[in-house]
Amino acid sequence: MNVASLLCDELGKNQVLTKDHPYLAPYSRDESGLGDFHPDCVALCESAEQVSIVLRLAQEHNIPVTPRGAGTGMTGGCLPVYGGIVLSTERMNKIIDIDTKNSIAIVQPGTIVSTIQDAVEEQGLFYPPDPASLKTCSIGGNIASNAGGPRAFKYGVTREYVLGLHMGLMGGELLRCGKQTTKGVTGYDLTAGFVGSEGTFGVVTEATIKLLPLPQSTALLLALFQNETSCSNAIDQLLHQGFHPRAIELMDRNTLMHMTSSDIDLSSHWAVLIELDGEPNTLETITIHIGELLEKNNAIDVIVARDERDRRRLWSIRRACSKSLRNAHQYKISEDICVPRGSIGELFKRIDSIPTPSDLSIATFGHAGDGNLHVNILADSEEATKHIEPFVHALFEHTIALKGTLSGEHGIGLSKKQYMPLEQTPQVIAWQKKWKHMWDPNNLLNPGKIFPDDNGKTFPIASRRCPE
Ligand code: 2HG
Ligand code: ZN
Repeated sequence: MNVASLLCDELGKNQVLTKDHPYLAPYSRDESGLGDFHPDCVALCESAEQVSIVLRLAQEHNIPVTPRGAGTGMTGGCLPVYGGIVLSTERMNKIIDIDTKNSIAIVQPGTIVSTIQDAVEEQGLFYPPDPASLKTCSIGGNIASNAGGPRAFKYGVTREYVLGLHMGLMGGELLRCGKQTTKGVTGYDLTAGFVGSEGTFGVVTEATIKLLPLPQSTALLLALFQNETSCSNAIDQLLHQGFHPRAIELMDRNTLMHMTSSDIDLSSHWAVLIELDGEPNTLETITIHIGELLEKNNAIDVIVARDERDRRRLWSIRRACSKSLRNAHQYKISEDICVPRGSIGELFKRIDSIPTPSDLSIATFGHAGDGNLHVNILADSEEATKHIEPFVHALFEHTIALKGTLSGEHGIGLSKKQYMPLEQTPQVIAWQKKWKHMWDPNNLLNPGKIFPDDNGKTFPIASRRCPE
């Protein structure tokens, strides 16, 4: 039985990429650098009905299905590790409605997140979740991974904005759950359960998202510090004084050393980027207070964005972190651990205490306001990658000891599944597996993700290469 010809018969030829198709290769990888996992074919679905067909055929013929948004995930969540069908929702990319009266939007899963944001902002509305990949990632992928981003500090993550979902379930059933109201407590919250299930429960075919009023204006400051203690003390002070920025982002010295294209001399510093929003006059006063507070807390320099050009220039430093590290190193392993915010200073001390062989370097940046940091382990030879696993293990142990969590926003996917027992008890894992079994009893939907394999099969970190 040939999967691709089954799909061609039911969907039509131009919606299926077969194994030898020149465009199939990109569907074998994502941004995790875990390597290539070739599917048997790719189904480019254009409607909920087509998603249903794929899920029905897969169930009937016992074929694994791996849902895929835009492939920007960093933990291998969309890699077809057991082959079979990749179900891509990229062609379902329409904004169906922006309802300004009720502040909601109805969108298809393949819609790019920044496209949604631009469209709602034109109508005076605001969709806050802003993962770094917002110009390339899709809302369906964001829902699957419960994506965050810098603004999560003030506005929360994707789950807080998903009111309702249309889902394709294994076997082909189509389910509509949730609501169109911002309040609503009728029954169990299935919608919230689907968000963050990493494509293992079902496939999003449509989402109703909540919108907020667009903030009137924003203010942005970049403060440079000598070391991590000054950075974390300044952040603590800022929050103790009752300020509530929408983003507090931190970049360590090693990360900044990679930012060679900036016209600001960042090379030997640590930096904190603070963004606020609100009413313009109030913001101006608050910005002055925060600038003074940062200086009192040992900031070497505080740069305030004066206009939109400045704002873009300062944000471009933070937005370029991931790419600059990736371009400079053959191997870049990004973690997204999260600790209670007050433990960030201690976390940095613990990261420094992990024995790090000279062929690895560590660069840390991320969402300090949430305690969610991207500890990046960088290596330039195959030999050096042997040392990555012990470092990651120690990092995760420190994170858990500080009452943190393995993943603040990227998900568990393939890369972190063997570490789940470090954070969660066998009982908690067993209940989650029962939940998964309910939606997908034959374990065909995105198999091999989130939970450690019972047969002990793992994907060694040494195989994580940066995508070309
Ligand atoms: C970010 O915040 C992304 O820039 C990517 O989550 C993180 O590359 C990374 O480590
Ligand atoms: Zn991030």
